[in-house]
Amino acid sequence: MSILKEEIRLNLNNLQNEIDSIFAQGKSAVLSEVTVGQVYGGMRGLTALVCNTSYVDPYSGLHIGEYTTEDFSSRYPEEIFFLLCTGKFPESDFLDEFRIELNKRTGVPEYTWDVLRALPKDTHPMTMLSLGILSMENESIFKREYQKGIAKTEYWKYTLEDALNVLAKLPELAAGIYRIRFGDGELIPHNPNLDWAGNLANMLGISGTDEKFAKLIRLYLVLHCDHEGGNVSAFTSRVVNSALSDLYYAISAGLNGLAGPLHGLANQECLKFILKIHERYGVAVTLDNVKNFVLKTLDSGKVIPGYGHAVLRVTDPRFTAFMKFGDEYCQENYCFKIAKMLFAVTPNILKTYNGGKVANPWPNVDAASGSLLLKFGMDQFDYYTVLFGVSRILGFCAQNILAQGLGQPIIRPKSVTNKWVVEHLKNNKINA
Ligand code: HAX
Repeated sequence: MSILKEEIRLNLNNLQNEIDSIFAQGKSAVLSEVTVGQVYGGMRGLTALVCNTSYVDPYSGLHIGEYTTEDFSSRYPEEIFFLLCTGKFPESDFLDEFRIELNKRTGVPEYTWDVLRALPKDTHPMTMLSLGILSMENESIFKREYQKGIAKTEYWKYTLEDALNVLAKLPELAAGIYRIRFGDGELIPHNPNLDWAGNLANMLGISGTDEKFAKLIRLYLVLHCDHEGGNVSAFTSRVVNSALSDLYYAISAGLNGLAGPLHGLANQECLKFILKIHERYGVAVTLDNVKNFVLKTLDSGKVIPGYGHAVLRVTDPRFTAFMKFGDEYCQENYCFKIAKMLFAVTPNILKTYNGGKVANPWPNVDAASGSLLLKFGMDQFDYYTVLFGVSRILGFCAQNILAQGLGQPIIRPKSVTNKWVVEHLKNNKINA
């Protein structure tokens, strides 16, 4: 994979030059101050990390390199991996080269399937994905080379090797999990002529699906790939890798964070909400029905899934990309119609409800994706987060490759006790 490696090397040189010039201006310059509220409030809004793969702007959403979501949403996930690692799109021959490279590295080990088949039948598919990756840890090239003794400047190259090996096996692994957990357990072989997402779509073996489903999976794997460095899964993955635990440990750890209902599970909640509206009103549902349902949900103290965001202050451009797909391929689908009705009524309700306390009344990435997956027969809601995970692994890999290439040290912030905080405020005569 010489092109990718060479472009990563160039990107690392550029990033290192930028860091050198930042440091030349003084390492003690203050970037942000920390309040008591932030220390006790999940570090929200605290600028304490650098991530050079992607950036989330409150008003224009996810950027990868200099590209907006609109710029990259029609690309292939393989191109997005290149973009995350290098800051630029690859040349047109990259996709073929990358497929050939990944084809050499496919083949989930038999022992991984044994591990997954030995689990209780009702094991969550995210547990299976995390365990599946972890079970292959013994294959780590980074670990093998590290034990031999390599220079720190070489770490990123072996982290890239591990990344390519994991990415090559990922469609097989993820599809196999679907087949074992929800199907008859018979695996569909990898097709060397298909692209990364096309292979995953094919190996899931969902009957009645076609190229449009592959297109949806491609879009899904592009849109969930990365969301800068501070989200639970990416941060966890980076912290683990910063201890030089290899990428298998780091990916598995990141996935464990993604599996939480406050992070990666929101998409299935959105679909359940849509299905509840359908159950209540049927196909003749009107905008007024949806409006009433939203208001009733809010009055009962619940949130409207798929709306609001901790960082964004506009409609998530990833939601817009899913809606565009839906308008093209799912117009007549009852779930998609309800997703559209929700979009038509919910922001205006949230803007004023309860004094307008919701900081962002607009839809996020999760508001429509489930209805699109369901339309194509993907009716196992628990599996949606696995798709999110497959995509987010692109970001985990890229973030860790770049961090290793920049020689970033082990992450170890300082924690304090309540007593320390009390003393600090008293000694410094600070009042809230
Ligand atoms: N419906 C009703 N109330 C909402 C709301 C929604 N969709 N979004 C926010 N609020 C409420 C909050 O609960 C909070 O109420 P309290 O003051 O009573 O606690 C108030 O509005 C202010 O919250 P906020 O500042 O607007 O939002 P936060 O940054 O605290 O939280 C969330 C952001 C995404 C968690 C929130 O908007 C939410 O719960 N949305 C619904 C669930 C959802 O769609 N989650 C997926 C997010 C996308 C993602 O990151 N996926 O991985």
